[in-house]
Amino acid sequence: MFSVSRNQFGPDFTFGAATAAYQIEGGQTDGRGPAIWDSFAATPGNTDKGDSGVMACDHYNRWPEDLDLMRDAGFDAYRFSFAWPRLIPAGTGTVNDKGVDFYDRLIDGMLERGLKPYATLYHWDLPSPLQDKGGWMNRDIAGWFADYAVLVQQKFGDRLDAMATINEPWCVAFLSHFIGAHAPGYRDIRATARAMHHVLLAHGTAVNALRAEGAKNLGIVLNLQKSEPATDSPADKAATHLFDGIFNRWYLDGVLKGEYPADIVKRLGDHLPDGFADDMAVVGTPIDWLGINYYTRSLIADDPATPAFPAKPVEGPLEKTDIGWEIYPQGLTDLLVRVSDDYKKLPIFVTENGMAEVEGIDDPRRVNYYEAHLKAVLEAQRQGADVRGYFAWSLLDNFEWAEGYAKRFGLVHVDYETQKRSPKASYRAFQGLLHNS
Ligand code: IFM
Repeated sequence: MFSVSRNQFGPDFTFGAATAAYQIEGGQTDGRGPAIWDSFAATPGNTDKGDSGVMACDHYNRWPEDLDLMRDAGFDAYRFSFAWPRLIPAGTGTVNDKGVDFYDRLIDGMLERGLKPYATLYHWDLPSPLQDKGGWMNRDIAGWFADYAVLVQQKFGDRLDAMATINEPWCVAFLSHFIGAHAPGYRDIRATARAMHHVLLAHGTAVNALRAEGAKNLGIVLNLQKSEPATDSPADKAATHLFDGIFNRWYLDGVLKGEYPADIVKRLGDHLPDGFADDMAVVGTPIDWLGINYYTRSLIADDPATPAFPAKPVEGPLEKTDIGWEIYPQGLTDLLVRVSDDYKKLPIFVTENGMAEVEGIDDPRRVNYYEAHLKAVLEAQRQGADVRGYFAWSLLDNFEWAEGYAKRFGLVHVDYETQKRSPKASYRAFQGLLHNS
């Protein structure tokens, strides 16, 4: 049991759990088109053991059981993502009716169980034919994405409580085009700079297109990292500011102020697309809420060996999760308060928070992790941040991208041989919180 109670968060606070299409659905059938993660995972060395989302949690077939688990836990809302290649297999053009039928059933299933649908449009499964045209490096993606967003609004908008455009644009751009750890696996600064701008241009273009269709309650989900200098040295402090600029300020300033941080613009220089400054009003299109995904902090040191980006994360001393991330709840409070104090005050949702833990149903460390982070949310509210909801990541153990199935974030254990679901102690802790107060 958690030692916090539901009523401490306020009467309208939303509790939920989150998933993403590619990580759980499987179901690569019924007209679903190829996604960049299919070919990335099929390329040797990119994912643990060559794991892919081909089967994942078979949620495509087992969704009623998964929604029952959401309901039985007592959650108010389910954060899920649409798979673009399931709805529009080539990315643009012909719509796949069977894909529409699937999400019709899924959303109706949520409503039947009293779960509010919180949808994400893009959680990394870009249709491969769009990657063939340059994907996030191509400015046309703003229009492709807006057309897809409009389709979602027309088919499902009447039943959605909230819609996020992009999940974790830092991962879409930097992790996938500079570090190369996620699809499409580029390591190129020009590709990165273009993706950094186009992902936010696509976001703003989609928000405008959705509003023209009558959509309400629109936001974006940023993964923010609490960055702290490894030492007090001026070099490490400067590196931390740079890391914060690439990870946090680029997206926060872009979306919430309609401008990019000058130091990062200078550093990216000519790699940014010509005329990007003319797009900033679109990038900064007002949103109704901001989603923040939080897991850990980064300790940052100067890295003179990499002059383009002289900032590198170094291992910290705190207790770590099974994926090696330090457990640092204070960072969640700090980020929520920072965003609330430094930017226009907006409703904020913690759209993801959770930890990887070794396999097992008994997960006391995860119970402690959640409790500490729920307390961190209460502290942020006490300090004035308008936090309206909290979503655990994740409902199920699932395909953890480059880590394959080796890292488990679920409240519910999944046996990938049998697809049997077994609630963990952390699931029971949420059940206790949500049913007893
Ligand atoms: O599994 C991911 C998710 O897809 C995006 N946010 C972080 C999670 C844990 O790494």
